[in-house]
Amino acid sequence: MLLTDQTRTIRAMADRPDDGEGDTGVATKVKPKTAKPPLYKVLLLNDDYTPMEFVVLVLERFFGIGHSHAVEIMLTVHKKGLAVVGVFSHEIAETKVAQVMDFARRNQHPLQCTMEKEE
Ligand code: TYC
Repeated sequence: MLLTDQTRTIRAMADRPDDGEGDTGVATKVKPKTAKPPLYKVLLLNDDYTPMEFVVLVLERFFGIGHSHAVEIMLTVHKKGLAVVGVFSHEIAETKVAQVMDFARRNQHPLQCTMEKEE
């Protein structure tokens, strides 16, 4: 379990002995509650059958990537086996993966798209 600074402060205050004055002070230490949400890489995987133009279309349509950059990314996947095509919140990453997988399936291409938590 990952504790935030705020949770640690609250727990520390709860552990203090009662000084008889009641908990009437202002909790000045309760500020840093900044645990940023995790980010997720969305990856496109190579295969031998999906047409290159289809992959370029996917990158343009679902990731808002311009044509030239989309061609570069597609060729990186083709040569290296995979590439990160974007980094998003969990919900957005899930939506992108679902959109790509659905579009590929509807067009009968074996294109695979996955997500992976970023370190
Ligand atoms: N390797 C595919 C071909 O030669 C092209 C391709 C690129 C497929 C990227 C998938 O994610 C991919 N037609």
